[in-house]
Amino acid sequence: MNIIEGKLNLQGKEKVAIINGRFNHIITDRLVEGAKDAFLRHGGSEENLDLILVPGAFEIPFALKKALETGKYDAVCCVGAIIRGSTPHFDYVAAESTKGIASVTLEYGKPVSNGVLTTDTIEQAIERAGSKVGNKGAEAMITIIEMLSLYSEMK
Ligand code: INI
Repeated sequence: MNIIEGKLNLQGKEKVAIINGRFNHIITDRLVEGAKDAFLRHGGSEENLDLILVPGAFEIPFALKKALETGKYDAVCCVGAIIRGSTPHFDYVAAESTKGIASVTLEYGKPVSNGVLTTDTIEQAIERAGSKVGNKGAEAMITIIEMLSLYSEMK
């Protein structure tokens, strides 16, 4: 059996964008840091990493589409933090962000990861932004690194 699986190292040439929804920026700034750190530790270079900022998670799919349309990026890592209770919009924002990221990803066929937290409380978000439960921004970056490698294995 031939197993086709991505590796966790970059060639150093890959151009990647992080798209960050600034809403709840105390959390999302940490997710960006985690994503950037993972990119550099896995062989990416700082000049090949762009950070695109949008107001909130709802806007991420629009910026993602625009970013992929430019053809500049090999992969995009999306991060944000949607916290229940901040506003009754939680369910709408979470649903649109998730659906939008998935549908743009299918349209462009490039690796995209969804590192947008959806939590009930700010404590759960803090736990996932560089404390008890790790850093979901770093995990999202590692996901696109693996998918970039997988796609090149599948050529
Ligand atoms: N955006 C978030 O990223 N997280 C949230 O928790 C959030 N809440 O709860 O409202 C949120 N709302 C803003 C939304 O993403 C849009 O920026 C806004 O609706 C304007 O389109």
